[in-house]
Amino acid sequence: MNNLNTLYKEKETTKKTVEKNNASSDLIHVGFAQVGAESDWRLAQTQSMKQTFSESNGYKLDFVDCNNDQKTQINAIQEFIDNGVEYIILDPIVEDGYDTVLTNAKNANIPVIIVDRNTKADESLYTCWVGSDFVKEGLDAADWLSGYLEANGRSSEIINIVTIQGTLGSSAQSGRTKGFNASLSSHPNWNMLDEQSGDFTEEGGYAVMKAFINQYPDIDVVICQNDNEAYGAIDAMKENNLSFGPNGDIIVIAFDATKGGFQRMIDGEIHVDIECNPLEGPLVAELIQKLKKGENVDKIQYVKEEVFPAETAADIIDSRVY
Ligand code: GZL
Repeated sequence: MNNLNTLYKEKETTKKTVEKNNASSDLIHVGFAQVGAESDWRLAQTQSMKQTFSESNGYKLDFVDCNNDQKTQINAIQEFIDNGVEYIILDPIVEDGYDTVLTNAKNANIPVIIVDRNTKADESLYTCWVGSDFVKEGLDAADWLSGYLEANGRSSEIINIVTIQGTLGSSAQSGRTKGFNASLSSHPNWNMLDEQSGDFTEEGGYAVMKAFINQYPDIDVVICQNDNEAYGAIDAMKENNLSFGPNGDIIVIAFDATKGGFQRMIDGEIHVDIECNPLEGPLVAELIQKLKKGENVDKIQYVKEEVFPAETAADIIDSRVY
């Protein structure tokens, strides 16, 4: 059997998408180095940022989709510096590797706001971080599973779990993994069979789940670290005529809580969706406005997030913005 990590296709050749609005100079010039367009969540976050940093709102936005490639992202940040933007917004693909380019930004006196995922770069190299508490998201998933098993009289049953992780080295992947796996010691009957990365994509989720199904005959829970991986895992389970979802055997846990995830809960395919809020644009703009006035801002700003079990989905889906 192929190594799980090579099951899905090699990364496409690195390409980036650069969008600039050629606006007059009295606008606040902002550069945003975005992870990519790998998931529905990512598209929603990009839309939030573009809608916020529009010319009509007083901004000139240089937007770069870095196609999930860190080298492209670092080059984009350096270009922002060379082009003299006033603020840099960075959603770091992975946690490590940004110290040098962030030092260049600091030396150029350009404030950097980290959004969504975080970086392990020295805190002095960026102004603040707006994002999610990924460890809490993982803990919330474990708490939900514990409650669900107890409610179904399965608290002492051996529970075989597999995890389809997100992009390895991203704070979303490491945080969700750390948070959920912290619960394993208090649940000795929970057995983490395997953890492999699906790179936050649908094809990645499909490939990894297909390999898990071939390798492990008795899976009780699949944790998908985003909705798109869950959609791929669902396709793999359907292909193998496996029973899953709230009315089936395999428990499906997902993260992001996009509208698509809510629909899959209504369709009886996902048990619970742990929200990760992508609508960060307005909060980032608020911070930039404060910085422009010379005001201090908190180093960390967490976005509001909830846990949505399948039974809540039908009542809530119409209110979901993304
Ligand atoms: C989490 C974000 C993750 C989402 C995925 O804040 O970075 O990246 O969970 C996305 O959908 O690809």
